[in-house]
Order: sequence, then structure tokens, then C-alpha cells
Amino acid sequence: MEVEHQAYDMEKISNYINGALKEPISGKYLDNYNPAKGEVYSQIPDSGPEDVEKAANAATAAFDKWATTPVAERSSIMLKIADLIDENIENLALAESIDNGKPLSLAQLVDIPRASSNFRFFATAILHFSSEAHISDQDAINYTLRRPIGAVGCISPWNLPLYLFTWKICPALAAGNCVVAKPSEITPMTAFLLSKLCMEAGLPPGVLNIVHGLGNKVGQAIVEHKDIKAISFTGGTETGKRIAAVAAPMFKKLSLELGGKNPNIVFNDCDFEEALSTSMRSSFSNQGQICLCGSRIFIQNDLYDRFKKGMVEKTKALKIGDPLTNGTQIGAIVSEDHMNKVLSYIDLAKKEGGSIIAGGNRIQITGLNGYFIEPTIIEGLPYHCRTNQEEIFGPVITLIPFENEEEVIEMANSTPYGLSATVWTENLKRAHRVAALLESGIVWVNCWLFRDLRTPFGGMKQSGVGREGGLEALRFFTEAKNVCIKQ
Ligand code: TXE
Repeated sequence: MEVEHQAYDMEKISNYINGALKEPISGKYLDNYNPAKGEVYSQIPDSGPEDVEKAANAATAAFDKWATTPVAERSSIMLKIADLIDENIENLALAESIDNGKPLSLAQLVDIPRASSNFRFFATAILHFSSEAHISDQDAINYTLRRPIGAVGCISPWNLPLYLFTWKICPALAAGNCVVAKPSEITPMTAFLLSKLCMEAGLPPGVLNIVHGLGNKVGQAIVEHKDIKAISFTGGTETGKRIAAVAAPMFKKLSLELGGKNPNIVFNDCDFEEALSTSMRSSFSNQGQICLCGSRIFIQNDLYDRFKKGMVEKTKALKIGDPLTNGTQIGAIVSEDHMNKVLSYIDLAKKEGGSIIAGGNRIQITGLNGYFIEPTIIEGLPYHCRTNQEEIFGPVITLIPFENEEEVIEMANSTPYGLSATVWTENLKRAHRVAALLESGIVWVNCWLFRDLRTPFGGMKQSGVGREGGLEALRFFTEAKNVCIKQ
């Protein structure tokens, strides 16, 4: 089915504060772009600290009641929101695609289903969230009380808008906290549509508050607010550093999911076809704008030429185009600024002596004036150059040959990042050995982006602090208190 861009009549976005849709107090709005068309298509509140103040007050006022609402009741409201997301999947997926530039099919198959899964997962995980008890040699019994923290802040990025927004707010809400959340100003639409679904589902006023606007105004005000006691953030490493600098002297709990420069390591003894087709996905899904994408492909010498040939052929065959057209595999880059950043890295790669063996250019799609870049493969660069060390966050990968395990582990671990890694080998011993040595929060062996929501998710080094996912997220959003009772 072909979907027209103009068929979706976008509304002016509102904040969601204390259970109601609100205009920003300043009355000011920002332009919101459709990146496939390069045109403004909606307006978002240019909120400020005064709106965050209202949201924080609403969250604080709602906290006692929400924290003491029976857990089964909290859970059932969240399950109702999950059902409403599923019922509205077409509308939400269309909004996500138009707002972000991602292929509509990706939003339908991945982003929106994952948003409802996030609600369902945490709505049910909280029913099984138990605390430990320790008997101390018959003298005392210790148990751990886990209580929600209070008003908490959730700040999310533009690459997987509703997926990551819900990944943060769901554990916070399930654990009994009240939330002040800020989606990215570049992709605010689905969070706005979610606020309407929360109202429909009967989420009590003040439990979730969504304030739209710029990072250095709204985001900063959330981090600085004295009553917001924990911050969960996903975004760039530089922003993470700024947030940590503000939050640390206030002793706020912090969870930071930051950038990556992930290695994808292909050994001679891999299942070639599987490694090749999955490497295509891990390189270019969502235009390479996933923090888990494998942007440095290390290929063992004997396989290098064959693997490179396969990657180049498949990359040249990818269908780039209107995100709303059936069969489009590569959509638009999220914004003009980000497109220019990605293009500047392709220029840098050339200056550093790299050869572009596929793609390399911005392209025009007939009838659209958007931000499209060809999927790009670069070879011939040393592992320590800037192109191979800095996060590009676009459809740009490098190929790097290697001789043996020792060498590839050193190269893979050479960046300041440590988010995810992929290893392709049919040798089980090697898989265990290499997985243990990679400095990476997540290692996939013979797969990529296989996500079980119960597992810890997060990065080492400059890829972040803390872990999300499953019980880790529920632990983050609760305070542990030890109670020791003498027997
Ligand atoms: O992210 P930002 P940007 C990487 C990627 C990209 C770079 C910058 O390399 O090129 O980061 O992207 C809010 N206090 N990733 O600039 O700014 C902001 O409004 C509080 C990796 O778009 O980090 C948004 O809601 N909040 C990544 C959120 O932070 C602030 C996904 C993320 O925006 C703030 C996206 C401040 N001072 C980009 N400044 C991943 N790991 O998935 C901004 N924000």
C-alpha cells in the first residue's frame, strides 16, 4: 500500500502535564521537520523551566498515591496503554516514519510493537519483582525494602523515538515513580500521541508528564530540578557528560546510555551467508542510526575479498527512497544537521586516505527534497584514525582486515566506547574467549540485535553508566533499604 505524506494531518503538539494537554507557558513553538521532504510539517512547544516546574510539581503531588496504588492496578493501567498502542499501530508507525525519516515498514515491524512490548514487559515484571532476605546465623533477619524514588526524569533521543521513550518511562512507572519526560525535539510526535493514549487508558494525572522542547532548556531544567531525584538518559556521549556534571553534585541517581563505535568481527570460520546478511542489517538498519549498529567491520584476511565483494554488491542493491513507499530499505537521515555531520565524516575518511567502495554521496529522491545519503562503505583506513574512532551514527561503515584474534581484540577495544560487539565464528571456544575479552556491555555471537528484555543492557567506558533492562531497570528506579531485625 502506498501512503501519501499529506494523508496524515499532523497536529500542533502539546505538552502533557498533570493529566491534560497544555500549551507552553511562553506560548512559543519550534518548527518540526519531515526529513524525507525537508519541510516543516508541525510545531512543537518551545517549553522552558517554567513548564518543567509545573510538570515536576504535578509528578511530586501524584507520587504518594501512585506509589501506594496496588501493584496489580498499576500493572493493569499499563497493560491497557499497551493495548491502545497496538490498536493505533498504523497511525503511530506513520507518525514515526514521517517524523524520523525511517522506512514505514521498520516503524510498523519494530518501533511501535516494541513500544507496546515495553509497557507489557514492565507491567508484568513488576508483579515478579521480589526483594532478598538474609538470615544472619539465627541472630537476625535482614530484608531489603525496595521503594520507588519519587519524581524521576527520562530524556530520550531521536533515533528510535517511541521505542526508547517507553523503554525509560515504563520501568519508572511500573516501580511506582512519577515521571517528567522529554522526547527529542527532533522526533516528538509519537510521545505526543502517547500522551493521548495515556489519558484514554485512565493513567492518573501527574503520573506521567511530557514536556517538549530543546535539550539545553527543557532537558537541562529536568536535570537541574531539585525535586527530580533520578535521571535516565539516552543520547550522545557529550550530552551525557554535561548531564553527569549537573547531576553529580546533587547526588542524583543516573543511568546513561550513550554512543558506540561497535565492532563487528568476522572470522574465517563463520557461516558466510548468515554473517553477510546480518552484517548488512547491523550496518544500515534505520540508516545506521542505532547505537548498536556495527560500524567497524573487522574481516579475517582469508575472507576479506569475498566478504567485501558481498557487502559492496548488497549495499549497491539497497533501495533508498521515500520512507512511505513499499519496499524502501533506506529512508532519510533524521535532520539536515545530522546529514551534514555524516557527510563531513565521509569527507574526513577521504582526507585520512580511505577509499569509498560503495556510496559516499548525498542523493536526491525524485519528488522529495529530503536528507538522503547513500549507504557507504570505506576501506583502507588504519584502526586508530578518527573515522574509525568517532561515532558517525549514519549509514557509513569501514572494513578492516585482521590476521588473528589477538590483533582484532586490540583493534576492537581501541575506541573510547564499549556498547556492543558482534562476533561471527562457528568455533565455540573462540566465541567464548573473544566475548570475554571484548570491552563491551553486550556481545552478540552469530546474531545481532537479538533482544531479550530481561537481559542487562548498557555500555562500558564512554558508552554509559548503569544498565537498563529487566530487573536492572526496576532496581535503578527504586531505592534499596536494608531492614535488620534481631531475632
Ligand atoms: O543527541 P543529544 P543529538 C549520538 C550520535 C549523534 C550525537 C548527537 O552520535 O550524532 O549523539 O545527537 C536532550 N541536558 N546519539 O545531538 O543532544 C535532547 O533534547 C539534558 C547516540 O541529537 O544527546 C534529546 O532529548 N538533555 C544516541 C536527548 O538529550 C539534553 C542517540 C538526546 O540528544 C541536553 C542519539 C542537556 N544539556 C544520538 N542536551 C544513542 N546512544 O542511541 C540535549 N538533551
